[in-house]
Amino acid sequence: MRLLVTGAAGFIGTNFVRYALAAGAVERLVAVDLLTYAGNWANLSDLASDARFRFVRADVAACEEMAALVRAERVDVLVNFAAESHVDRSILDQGPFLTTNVHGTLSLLEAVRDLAGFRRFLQVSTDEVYGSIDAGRAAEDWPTHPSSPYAASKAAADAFVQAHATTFGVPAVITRCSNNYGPYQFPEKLIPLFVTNALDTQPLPLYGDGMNVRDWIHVEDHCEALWHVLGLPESTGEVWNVSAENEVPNRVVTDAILRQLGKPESLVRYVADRPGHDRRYALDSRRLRTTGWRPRRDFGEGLAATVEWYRQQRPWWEAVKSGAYRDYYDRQYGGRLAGAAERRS
Ligand code: NAD
Ligand code: TDX
Repeated sequence: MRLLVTGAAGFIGTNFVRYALAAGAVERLVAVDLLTYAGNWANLSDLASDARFRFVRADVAACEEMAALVRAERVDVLVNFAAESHVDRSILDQGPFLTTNVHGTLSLLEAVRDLAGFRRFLQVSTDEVYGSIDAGRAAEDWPTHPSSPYAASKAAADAFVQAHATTFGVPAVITRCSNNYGPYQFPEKLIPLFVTNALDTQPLPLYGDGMNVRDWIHVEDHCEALWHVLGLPESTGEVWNVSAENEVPNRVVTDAILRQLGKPESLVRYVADRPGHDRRYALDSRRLRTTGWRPRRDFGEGLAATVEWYRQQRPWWEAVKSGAYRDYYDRQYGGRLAGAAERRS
């Protein structure tokens, strides 16, 4: 396999690159990442000595550069993780979501459209495209109903992938996964944010009533699922849901983190809700399971191991939580935390 992985220096990309190189069958792995605030070269730097590995700092939306790269490297499989991935940031500023998630995906599809020997385009999508699920579990044939600008951009990207498969015969598939947790996640997302804040005895800003439900899966189970989908018989335009079918309210996740770190419940602040906050995500992953994939990590054990990873990797997240992160944090939480403090007094 001559693999190109975009968004390789982010959370899931990092885990996937490590998984793919360890799994074998990879002759070449070209890792592309723009190294935005969420991308971190330190995640991959130890791989530089692997002769199969090459890192290219580039924007996936630069179509000519992507087309030249896939030709020069004779890429036959492309896995697209590159994205602006945080819902709260998409509410503050939608522009980069349109550019990277939509134009970026389109640019990659065009880059491989007439590429000799190209076998598989895997678009890494999300359960958020189905919107909030009142009852039951969303299956692949459910309509998309995005709530946030982030989800809208991912749904639009999925539509372009399907259009390219149908109209131009690009051998593309889409996976839609639920919320991931595990090592290397940027500390803007619920679990790494709350773990690192709790380690510093800082407030944990819980949105709304804390009872929104997310369907959690360990990032290594997601990587195994992606690898499994790459090995499925040739098919074009298909969608595969990936989920551990493990629904947990945010408040329960928060309590587990505090308990493990021996920190007081008083750190929790109920703050103003995220606008358009989806109440519940729940994915039906039976279709993928019938092909032989199964998630293997227990949530309690996986969460405990993740909390421990952050406890031991303080230099990693302290470096990430400086500079521009502080500006983002103040913009996102300053007013909310001040409001919560007023309510408590
Ligand atoms: P992340 O924010 O940690 O990583 C995204 C990476 O993409 C970063 O390294 C960033 O530098 C890079 N990037 C951003 N813009 C780029 C551009 N224009 N060109 C090249 N690289 C660029 O995100 P993540 O959590 O690892 O998510 C990866 C993918 O998986 C995303 O497409 C996301 O929508 C999807 N997904 C994530 C989850 C989750 O729970 N985290 C769940 C389902 C699907
Ligand atoms: O400070 C917070 N307080 C809080 O209560 C944050 C950051 C989050 N939350 C809540 C909002 C959600 O109900 O926790 C839940 C999880 O939030 P996020 O970690 O921001 O994830 P979510 O919005 O569910 O989206 C994630 O899963 C699907 C990823 O960020 C997406 O990239 C992925 O597609």
